[in-house]
Amino acid sequence: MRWLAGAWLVVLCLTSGLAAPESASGKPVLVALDFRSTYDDGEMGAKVAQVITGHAGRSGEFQTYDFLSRDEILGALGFKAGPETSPEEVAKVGREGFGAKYVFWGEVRPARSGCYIHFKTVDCTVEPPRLVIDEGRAADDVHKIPLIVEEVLRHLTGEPEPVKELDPAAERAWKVTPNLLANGSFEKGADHPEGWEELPEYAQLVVSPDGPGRCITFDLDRERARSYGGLYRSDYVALRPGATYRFQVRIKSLGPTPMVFLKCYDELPAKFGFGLRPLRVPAERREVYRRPIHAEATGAWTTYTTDFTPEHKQYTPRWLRVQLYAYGAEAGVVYFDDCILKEIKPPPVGSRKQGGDVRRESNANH
Ligand SMILES: [Ca+2]
Repeated sequence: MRWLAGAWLVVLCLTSGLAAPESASGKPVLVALDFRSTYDDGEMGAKVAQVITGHAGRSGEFQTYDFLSRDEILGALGFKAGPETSPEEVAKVGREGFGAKYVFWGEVRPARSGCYIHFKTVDCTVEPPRLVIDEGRAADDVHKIPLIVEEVLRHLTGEPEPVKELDPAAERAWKVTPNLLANGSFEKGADHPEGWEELPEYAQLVVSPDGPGRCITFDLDRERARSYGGLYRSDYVALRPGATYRFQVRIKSLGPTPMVFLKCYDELPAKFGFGLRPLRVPAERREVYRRPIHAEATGAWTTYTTDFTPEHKQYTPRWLRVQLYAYGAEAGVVYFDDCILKEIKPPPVGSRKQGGDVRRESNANH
């Protein structure tokens, strides 16, 4: 019945000119559902959907729905999407409720400055529906959201993305240089992995359930998953300021949302006081750069790779710690293995370069 109601609404919208799916304009229909943002009662999540819809409409490449029509259709279908909603479910609503080609949904979460936005987009016109965008982006300032949305929409418009040319020297360095993490595969150490901090109570060093060797697992109860999440850090690794690095990790999550933060630190010099009672404050490491890797609970081992150049306009990132992290709405288990950090490009003379995007490959056979 509800699907029937949705179909009627599409007809209504078509005939009343409220919105025109592909059949009317020849342009593919794009629908942005409100992203979930529990921290501000959905305000930022709704704003992201508005920005996407506005950009898509103005680009002239897509047909969009006005929000009144969109909400009427969603209300009739009783549908609400969260980041955990499957592409199949979203595509069904996109196809049958909106006659859409693309549907956006996702989540906005607060960050230390600004927010993180997790964009998901499904192509509803292929069978099985294809997840064409699954990308986490950090907006350190809410005013940057339109720019980020514009970049994300380029995935769909066929507008050329900045070409990521493979740099042969960097690829060679990735192959031949040693891992800067002494024990990224967690095979060394008796009670806890060498080169990593002591294990917190929710983390364990275990024999990998899917293959040779050991890995780290978090077993998060519901309360921890929903509040602090679980985290586990490597020791500090010395960096060469200005160099470009590549980090790779394999993750398998059976529930919680995994993330990795590559946190970089500068060392502030020891301070000395003046006067009758000299005071010495020891040198302090301060976080001056962080590169987040947004992973997914895919249920299978998935490899994430990112290139990055730690930089800060005032400080110099000199040390790096890998922080494995997981959080989520429900309890569950996450596995981490094979962390690799390599310098792929020496410090440049002159100009500095921004880091690249996270690449994801599924390798369910492992
Ligand atoms: Ca291992």
